[in-house]
Amino acid sequence: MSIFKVKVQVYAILMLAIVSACDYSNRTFLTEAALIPVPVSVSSSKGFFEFSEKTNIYLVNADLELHRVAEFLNDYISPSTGFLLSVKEVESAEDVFGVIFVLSDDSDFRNEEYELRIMPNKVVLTSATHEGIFRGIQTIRQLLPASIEKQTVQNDKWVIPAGVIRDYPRFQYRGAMLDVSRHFFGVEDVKRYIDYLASIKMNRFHMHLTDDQGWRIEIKSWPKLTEIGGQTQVGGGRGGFYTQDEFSEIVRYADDRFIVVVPEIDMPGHTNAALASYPELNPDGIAPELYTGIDVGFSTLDTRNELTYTFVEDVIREIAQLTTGDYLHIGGDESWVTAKEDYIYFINRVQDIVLKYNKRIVGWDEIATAELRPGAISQFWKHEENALKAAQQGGSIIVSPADRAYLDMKYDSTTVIGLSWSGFIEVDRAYEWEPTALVEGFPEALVYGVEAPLWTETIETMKDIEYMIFPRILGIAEIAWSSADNRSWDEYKFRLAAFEKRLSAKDVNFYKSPLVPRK
Ligand code: TNX
Repeated sequence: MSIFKVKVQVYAILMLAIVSACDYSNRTFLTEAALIPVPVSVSSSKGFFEFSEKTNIYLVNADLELHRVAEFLNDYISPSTGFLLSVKEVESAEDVFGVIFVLSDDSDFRNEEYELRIMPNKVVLTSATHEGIFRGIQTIRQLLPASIEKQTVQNDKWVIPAGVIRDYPRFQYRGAMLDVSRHFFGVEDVKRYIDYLASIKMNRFHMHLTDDQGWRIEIKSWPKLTEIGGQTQVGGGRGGFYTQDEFSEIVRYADDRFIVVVPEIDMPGHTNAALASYPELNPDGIAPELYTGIDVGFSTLDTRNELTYTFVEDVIREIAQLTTGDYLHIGGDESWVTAKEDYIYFINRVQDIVLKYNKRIVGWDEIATAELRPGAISQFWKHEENALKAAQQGGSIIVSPADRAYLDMKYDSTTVIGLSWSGFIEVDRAYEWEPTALVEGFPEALVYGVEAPLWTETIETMKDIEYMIFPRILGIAEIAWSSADNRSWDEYKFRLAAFEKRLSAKDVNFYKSPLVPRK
């Protein structure tokens, strides 16, 4: 045998060893678990914990809220295991065996931090907050076999490997956006989207509620916004809108999962639906037709008409009352037909209205061309100079780079739906970037969080949504949660391959990237 052949063989054996070490489907150690986002620290010990129909959930320092959170574990595992675990209150984790949730008063825990200790006879999940327990439950769910995601009873062994996980998020704002204006998505679809965010430890859900093609939220003081402005969507379909009760139901559903809804009313551009509903809001007093195309940048509110500010204040007041979170997103992007000085005048006045209703201002990066008010957050999507303008004013940023984090961009030239104005975004490109290194000279401390927007000009169904967000959103969730030195594509891609089995078990549509090493 030539020396070359020996070398090739040794190399082949080595490769096989590496590949099988990364095969998460037969994992036996906690350190090999394919968790997304990857936790801060994981250590393995010997053995497994096995769930059975006799397993109890014990609560230490229980309150009503902890009972409510505990039921999520049942919700997640009952359909596939057929088990309904009983929930009981106990004094301490010491003398009981089963799954134990401990609400701790240990001040060493950061917000959302949890510790998960898995032993053969018990699993102890500890956090100082209900939110931390909820995040930890997502980890337990991902440690179970992929078949846990099936919606019918499976004959499987429900084991999780022993060891300890200590985990907490890097950024406090970890989110995704859904554009419900270009195509409307009903309450059930939105809840499903929220479930997806919760499963990967995201905590913000940005709803793009208004745009040229549709006004999607009932405003009692301006009813024609939805009566007229909600009638259609891109392509001329039926459109739709949320009544205030339906919107409140969405907010509650998100709150229950420790996800804050960030409502966006996009202005002064992207307002054709409002302008079509009320002629008096138009600079020329004439209402345009409803719009069903996908162009941007052609509409504007009349920024020098006092009625505009009556309108904006009414809308902001009603939205502020409907949301439980701190934020109110005022859009502000692509106002190409608003004169620059009018734009600045408008954004300044609207910021003051948002502050009057005690909400924190969020807007697309263009708002930094105005005078940012205290606490304002600009959402960096494209213009580096605007990110720097925000920083100069002491404003923080949420990063949503269009060439990395836009979930509506095609994966490659063959992707059937999606746009491509900021390039193709393959799964590795959506993963391999660092939020604090996007804009040269931008102070790291002013990066408040990470968000992946899904614009829906070309996206019509829940299956379309799933195809565009999965698997890229998993990488974004990891960038937002995990520490930068815990991340590498060469290791992540194997976890992704394992995670795909969860998506399949759940019947979720996703893009099968050629870069993912599945077998
Ligand atoms: C730009 S990103 C927009 C949206 C479009 C999107 C399509 C931003 C702030 N504005 O109006 O839907 O591109 O990718």
